[in-house]
Amino acid sequence: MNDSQAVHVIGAPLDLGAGCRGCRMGPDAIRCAGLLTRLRQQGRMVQDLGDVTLTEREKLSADSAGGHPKAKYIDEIVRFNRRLHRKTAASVEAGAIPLILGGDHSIAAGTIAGAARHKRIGVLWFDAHGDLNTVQTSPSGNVHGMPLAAMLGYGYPALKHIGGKRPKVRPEHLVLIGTRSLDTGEQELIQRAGIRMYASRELHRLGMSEVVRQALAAAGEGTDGIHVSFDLDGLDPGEAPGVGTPVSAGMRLTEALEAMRVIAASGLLVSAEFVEVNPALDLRSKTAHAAVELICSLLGSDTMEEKSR
Ligand code: 4U7
Ligand code: MN
Ligand code: MN
Ligand code: MN
Repeated sequence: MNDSQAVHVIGAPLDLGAGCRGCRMGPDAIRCAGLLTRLRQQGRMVQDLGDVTLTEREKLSADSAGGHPKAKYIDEIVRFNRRLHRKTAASVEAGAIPLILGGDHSIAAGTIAGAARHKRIGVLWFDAHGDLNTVQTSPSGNVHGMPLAAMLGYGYPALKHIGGKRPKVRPEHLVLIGTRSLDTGEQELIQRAGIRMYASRELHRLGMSEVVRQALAAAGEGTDGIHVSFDLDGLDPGEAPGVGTPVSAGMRLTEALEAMRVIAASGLLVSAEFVEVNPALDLRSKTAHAAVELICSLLGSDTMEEKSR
């Protein structure tokens, strides 16, 4: 990423992957919290490409929604993500930085496949959860708990094969940050694949800047750059109440802002997404505003300059 690169905002208003409804309104909530104005004030060229089209839940027949009992709405989620993957890839090809606004986290199956179409990418995954379930291990059947497994090459075939059959990320190029809620199957996959993880204990021991420096070293080594996937439930629910699956004792907003600044200064960013903002659960747009702050720290071009001065 450099200062002259434009940011392409892509709305991904999907909530079929979440257990509760409402995060399909996330993209507009983040826009309404002032995203475009703020980024432009910070000297960044920004273009809003609008939203990827979603077929409304009510219009999906039980059939077309996908009948898999352990992966709810999987067919429509795959269709949506194919469109999102094309849009994300086109934006990277155009030399821009795609900034995808979720939507539930199942959109990562489209964004990461899109970013990985012409580049080898590493992934920094900020989230209370691992999202490493498969149809076999998921306790809920909610697809937003599965996208990262799919990107590593595990799970529901149509989901993991968006944008081609090869895995989109190698486990050594993936780092989990802020993790504090993992299911048994996810823990097993982390062990088996040797995935690097910084849970709260490591965050407090090392400090966020050091964690992100280590994470960038691992995810950046032998790749063309980094995709940042930021689930707002990675933050403490006190600072990000508008999420469907809150988990106590999360990252502080100030810590997460520091993480964004270190990533910005590295120049390694290829693409980013901010997901799981649910305006129906939010308090006075607190979570949407937190997302805007994080995005500005990651992408505002004047903060980058300050960093490198
Ligand atoms: B999110 C969960 F069981 N692991 O699979 C599951 F705890 O995108 C939660 O990180 C998944 O918000 C949370 O349903 C998905 C559950
Ligand atoms: Mn998530
Ligand atoms: Mn989460
Ligand atoms: Mn490598």
